[in-house]
Amino acid sequence: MSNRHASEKAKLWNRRQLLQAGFVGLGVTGVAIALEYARRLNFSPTVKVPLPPTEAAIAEGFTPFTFLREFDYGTVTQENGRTVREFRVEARTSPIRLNSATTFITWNLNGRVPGPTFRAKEGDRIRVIFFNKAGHSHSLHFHGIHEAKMDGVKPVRNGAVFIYEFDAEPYGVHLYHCHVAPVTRHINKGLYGMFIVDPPKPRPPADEIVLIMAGYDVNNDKKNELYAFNGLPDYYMHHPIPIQQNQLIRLYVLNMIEFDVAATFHLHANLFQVYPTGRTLEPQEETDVITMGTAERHILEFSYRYPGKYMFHPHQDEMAEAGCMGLFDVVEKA
Ligand SMILES: [Cu+2]
Repeated sequence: MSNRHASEKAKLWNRRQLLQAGFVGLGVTGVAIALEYARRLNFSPTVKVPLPPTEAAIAEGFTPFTFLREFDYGTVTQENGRTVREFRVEARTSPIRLNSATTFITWNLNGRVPGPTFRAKEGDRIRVIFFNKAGHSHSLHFHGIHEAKMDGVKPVRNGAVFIYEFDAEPYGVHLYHCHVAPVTRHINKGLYGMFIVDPPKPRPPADEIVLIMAGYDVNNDKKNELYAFNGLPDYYMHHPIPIQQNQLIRLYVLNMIEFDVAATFHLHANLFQVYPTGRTLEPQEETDVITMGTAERHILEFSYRYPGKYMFHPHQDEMAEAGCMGLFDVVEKA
């Protein structure tokens, strides 16, 4: 969603809706924070999204918290009777602090790892204006169906601009990443993100959350020393993700881990419904652990019956213990 659309939507929120959405018992400051949170995110007033645990979680700038439920719908125009979504992104080189001992130079989009979650409806026209200001050649290769010239395998030199244009198809959970060799390194350093194409008839309302697993090879030995959900190791262990009890949660999960052949995703004390690659409208499997090779992704749906904190992580436990681990904090229904 463009900022313009986000702010238009936020104006529609009032105190009653915030209360319905689970922002109960907030003072004036709390309501202001909640409004700001609602402004930044695109969630339906019928879905209860608990407040993040600290004001820091909605501080200015990008954190894995803002990333969770933030969808970029682009700037929308109509051209020849069809919807065009235009996204402007910039490849940059910048450091991020992975933990108290490790600062890592990332190659990224718009200064963030992962890049924005682009979102469209099946059949929309997508236009991605890619500015490369990173100091190296990069590209954006989208998964999905498109012409060869839009496949993003050709490097875009530093200082150059390339416009990728294609139709959003088919519906499902897709991804994009840099395809300049060595691709392992360009992905490992942070140039990737999710691309969601919604089906023509929307999925039922849910608290929709993006989780992208990735690794960091911090010493160039072609092995990962650290792992993360949404960019920062262990972030959701220190900042559990609040979700509402007995509410449908829809996870968009992507494995972007390079150097390891596969990773699983395991959810504690629950089972989830699996929509492989988001390509079905009906679940195809029910389980509590699913295996994904690099670039595999799925929609997983579940709800929690009991309040409390529950872990999620790959069941390759050394990945989990090196940062790819988080908690859902299931908040009791008010
Ligand atoms: Cu690259």
